[in-house]
Amino acid sequence: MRNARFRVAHLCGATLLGLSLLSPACGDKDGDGSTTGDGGAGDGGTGGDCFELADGSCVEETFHNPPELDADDEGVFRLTLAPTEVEIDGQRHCVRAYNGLFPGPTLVTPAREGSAVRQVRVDLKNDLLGHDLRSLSGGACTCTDAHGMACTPSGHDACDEGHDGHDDCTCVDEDGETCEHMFDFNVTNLHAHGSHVRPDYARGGGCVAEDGLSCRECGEDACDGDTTDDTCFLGDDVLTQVQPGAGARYRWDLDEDGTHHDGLNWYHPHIHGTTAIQTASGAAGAWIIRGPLDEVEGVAQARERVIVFHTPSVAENGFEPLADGEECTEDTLTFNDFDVLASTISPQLNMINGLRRPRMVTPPGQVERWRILNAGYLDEVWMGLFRGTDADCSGWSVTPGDVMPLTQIARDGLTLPRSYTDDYWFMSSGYRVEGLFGGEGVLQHGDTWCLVAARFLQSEGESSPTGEPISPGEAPTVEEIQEMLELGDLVAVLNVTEDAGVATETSLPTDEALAAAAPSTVVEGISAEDRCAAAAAVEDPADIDQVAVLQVGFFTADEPDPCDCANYNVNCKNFEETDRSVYPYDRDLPLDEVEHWRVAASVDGHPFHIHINPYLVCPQDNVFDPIPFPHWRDTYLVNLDRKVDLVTQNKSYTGSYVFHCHKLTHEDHGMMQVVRTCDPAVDPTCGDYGWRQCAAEDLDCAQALAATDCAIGGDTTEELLTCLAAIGGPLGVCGANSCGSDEDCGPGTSCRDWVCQPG
Ligand SMILES: [Cu+2]
Repeated sequence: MRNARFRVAHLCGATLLGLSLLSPACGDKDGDGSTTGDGGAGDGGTGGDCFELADGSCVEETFHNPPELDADDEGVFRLTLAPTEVEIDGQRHCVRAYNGLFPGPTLVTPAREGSAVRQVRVDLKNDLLGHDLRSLSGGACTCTDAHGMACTPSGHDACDEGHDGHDDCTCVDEDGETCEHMFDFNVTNLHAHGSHVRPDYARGGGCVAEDGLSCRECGEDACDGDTTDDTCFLGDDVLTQVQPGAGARYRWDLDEDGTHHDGLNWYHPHIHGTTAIQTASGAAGAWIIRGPLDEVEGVAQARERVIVFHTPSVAENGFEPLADGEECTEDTLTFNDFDVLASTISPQLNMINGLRRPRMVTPPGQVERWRILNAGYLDEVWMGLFRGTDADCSGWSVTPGDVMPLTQIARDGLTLPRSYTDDYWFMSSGYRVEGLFGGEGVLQHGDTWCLVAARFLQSEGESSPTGEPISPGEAPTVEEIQEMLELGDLVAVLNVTEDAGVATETSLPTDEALAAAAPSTVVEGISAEDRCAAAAAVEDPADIDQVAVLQVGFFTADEPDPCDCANYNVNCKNFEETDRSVYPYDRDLPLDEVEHWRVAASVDGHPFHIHINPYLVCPQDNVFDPIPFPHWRDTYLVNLDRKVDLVTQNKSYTGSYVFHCHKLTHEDHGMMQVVRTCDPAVDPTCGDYGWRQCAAEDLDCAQALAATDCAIGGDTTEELLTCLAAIGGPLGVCGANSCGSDEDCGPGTSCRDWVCQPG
């Protein structure tokens, strides 16, 4: 099954007959040249313009950018999250989505003009009206208090006390078992992914609560119960909940410190425990910030396509569609089971802009500008553009000459300091890849190019060379990636035809022009290259400003984790299980400080995403992110045997926010930390929390730190395990003789360095 033609022809047999024999005559505006179902370019409507291809057939362009959302008369974007019926690959589903769209509409913020200050206003309405309590390990939960009355338990967020929940509420699932890891799937909020704005409240007040839309306190702590000062818009505040039936007013002040970047950002809900289920429902949309890159010659007149890639789990083992005649209401949501999302045996469907295999049409010589967002909730993907064997991409060739390289010009909403061209590209959840291809002589009349995706979870045995439907423990080789793409899944078709008119742009931009539009990689006078060299030279973990190790547990009952790390953790600690009365923040980040982060993972891959401030990635020689020069990012995959040095600056804005794994099911399980940017000059508590700091006698914290030092110190799995075994020995911090205080030790021994020692 190595032959792509054969494999795809087998999948798409009906389609092969489709276009070549049954296409309507050109000019038949009512004809439907596209096919439906699971093969070839499809999902077309009828009645659109018909384009004649070189083979004489006629096709319709079914690809469209997601609709742009118009602001209202006051310049406010209105987003409403509500049960929404959508058609996914021919099936009716009922999902939580914005404004009836799947995915959500695109927000566009114009370029800054002079010294004008752009304040992006969004009113979020939650039209899910009832609570929907579900556990991450099972289904719906029913909750009653001591009197047998229905109740709502306290949540898990920073504002537990501020809500109407109570603690004597007991919840059981459909089997009568106590609900663990329970969340309200109808609670929401809004995250401006990629924004550099205040993380809590927009400065200056001016927010008036009305129409069920709330404001928040003009201060960093929205949870103190004082509602007299609730006159500020929410910033990029992901710690405030929007309850069922409620709403909130956001304002993202892009120009407060004058350093915001332009590019492709996005928005999605961000409540711990419900982020994955809501985002996977399609509650996500692109947010384009215009700026200097849009003016660069070679970019400005290129054909701009906004491509929101998402992966609903509706295939075998995935979510069941609505029954015939069943209406979509919040009681019939079809995406409502965390287990289905998190399961690695649930294949997911590759879709862009809500469509399966749409068709694009472009004129010869055109420069195409593709702005791709991976809005998927879990899986990684490789993508590439390959020459089709026919106008429907019934098959494609991956041999050199049949591969269309993509010239990347921006990543994660930040223009690259120079372009980077490669035959295929990798995206984790949350990534944005912006690239160009085409031009005079490159796209020719009669060409067909196939956008192909290869995912590990796509379909067992098809895209995974090992047949394993899980993320690999080792990075694949280049040959394995090519094989995956050869056997990959068709995502979209691009036909080149003279009938599409005249190219609007025929030349790619120069690197000089791109560099002039890019944010500087010189931070506080020191080049990124010099900062990365300095970071790489640091060996002792204690000398690293910030260490973050993202992990899922990988020990078994027979071989338990000697340090007792939580499953789904950062530095061995779980977001929910951390005692917030002792550690309100996992770490303090001093205001405006330039910091060196070293981020790593144990088994599995984890895309590291931090809010508010992007980071410079020091280049790595690997198949995932091979860009060979430092560049700005906000989401970056780390996995086994792969540590990355990052340089960031805690710029301009104080307040608390989070970093986490952008595999959203991992985040919901607690692979997340809350950080605080604070100013030591005015806040004497700033610096009380840090990745090496443990409260007195907190043995769990000491063990977590010991495990983290092992994880970040070694270069291989073997070194990690050897190190853990040593500290798990009888006299190690994590061993049988470990202690937090003298009381933990037997007679004649006392607790020193977390170990019971004689004397
Ligand atoms: Cu993860």
